[in-house]
Amino acid sequence: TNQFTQEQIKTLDKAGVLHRTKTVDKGKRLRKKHWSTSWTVLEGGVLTFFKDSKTSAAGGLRQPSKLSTPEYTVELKGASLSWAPKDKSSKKNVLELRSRDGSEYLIQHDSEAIISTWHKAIAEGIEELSAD
Ligand code: I3S
Repeated sequence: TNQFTQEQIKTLDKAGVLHRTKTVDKGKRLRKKHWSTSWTVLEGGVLTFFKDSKTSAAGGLRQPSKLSTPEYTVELKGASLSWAPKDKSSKKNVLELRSRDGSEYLIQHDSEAIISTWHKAIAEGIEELSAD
């Protein structure tokens, strides 16, 4: 079958520091962008943005909840990802993630190599979760 096990999904795990901002909350466009630099973890089909970027890479991947408070968690099932159009931000290397519940996030890193690995990991996560 095409069913992915939890172990297979876990191979997509990724964590690092990204710049992000939420632009739409469940269909409602937010008036102002607030970019934050935050520790970000992709695990088990969920992308979690933590409140700050201080959590260490060593502990953060496995036990993030013990070390920092999640600010946003985005279920990748039913989400979509694209490169943000230029009118969404003047920054370079910006991804736009839309969740199934109608929220939108911009995700950015100055390094094209780094943002590309996030693009690939998130896109693969979305693809695998929608295969069921
Ligand atoms: O869509 P906007 O209004 O151009 O987004 C910018 C604002 O969020 C701005 O905050 P202030 O209005 O407090 O200056 C941010 O500093 C900018 O980074 C936002 O624009 P970019 O193009 O960087 O997403």
